[in-house]
Amino acid sequence: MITFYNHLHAQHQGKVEMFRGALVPCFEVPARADHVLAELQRRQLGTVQQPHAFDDAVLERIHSPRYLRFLASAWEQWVALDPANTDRDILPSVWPTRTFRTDIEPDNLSAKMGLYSCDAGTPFTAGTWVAARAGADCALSAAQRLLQGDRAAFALTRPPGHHAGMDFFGGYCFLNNAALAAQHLRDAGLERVAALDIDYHHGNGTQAIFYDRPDVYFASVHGDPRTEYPFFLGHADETGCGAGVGANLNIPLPRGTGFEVWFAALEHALGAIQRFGAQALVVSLGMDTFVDDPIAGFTLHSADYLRVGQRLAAAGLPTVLVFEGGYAVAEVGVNAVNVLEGFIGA
Ligand code: SP5
Ligand code: ZN
Repeated sequence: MITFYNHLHAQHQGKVEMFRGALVPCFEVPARADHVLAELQRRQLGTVQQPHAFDDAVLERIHSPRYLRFLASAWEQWVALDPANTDRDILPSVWPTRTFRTDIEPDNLSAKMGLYSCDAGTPFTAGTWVAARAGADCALSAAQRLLQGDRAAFALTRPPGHHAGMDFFGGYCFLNNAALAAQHLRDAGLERVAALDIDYHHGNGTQAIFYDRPDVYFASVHGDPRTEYPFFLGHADETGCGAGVGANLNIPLPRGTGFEVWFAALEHALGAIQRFGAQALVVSLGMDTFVDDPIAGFTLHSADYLRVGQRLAAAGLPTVLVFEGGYAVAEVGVNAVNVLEGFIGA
């Protein structure tokens, strides 16, 4: 299986995120991807390549032009406010919640940060746009490989993507890599594509992007949003809207859920994807379902990920695997590569 990786990911390096009234060190760090790359190379599981550079027009298939313009210019605006800002991350602190207007983009940078975000846990840094842009290219390049006939491809990206919506960032995500990959497959002529999200956290961005569409099925197994981030989406009664009714499946599970129950949920999601008649699969591969993840609550063990990979392969679909969360940094390489090894061996 080919892996698309770009060293520019390391330019996104947040210092702090807001947690319980304090700024704490970021969980989403460059070393995460480095560990996955090192483990891939140690086990020699296929080649690692730089992504192809896709046009900005491809990003506009998923994200709004004004949001993309904001991402591309935010850092410049930040430094223009105060040269000392070069050493500080940008974090939002004001949001247009219910009853506020979102149609007028404010001039003020803090206000723009709030308009285009959903939490204060996702710092924007000097290299965020460059890294996110190259990450999207990795996901698109992986999708392109399926179109050329590959059985599977892995996008080893960061920052992650599945919390990013059409016009907002959050949950450590800026561009929705999985959605971009799914849309790229659709635009190339595949009629039905499935996005399967197995990150611990519900993929609110991916769900929202495809919620009214019958052509991209979204299925997710995740921590119950009543207690787990992103809190405000991911319930079982969300089944799609308009033409998309019936093309969305959420399987929320309680904090503490172990492998057997989690795996049964995965089986259920894959069965639904099969019945939908998907011609290709895009997996949001979050590794924060691991028992020792510092910010999540399931209890999967390293060996379980071999079975996850085998089961994904058994779906028999051309598959793009997109790296998402996973914050047990020392173990994330072994765990992610176990999924790939299970997939390849199946
Ligand atoms: C892609 C992804 O996995 N995003 C997750 C975003 C989670 N953001 C909220 C993190 C809350 C941190 N809680 C710290 C608990 C420390 N014991
Ligand atoms: Zn996650």
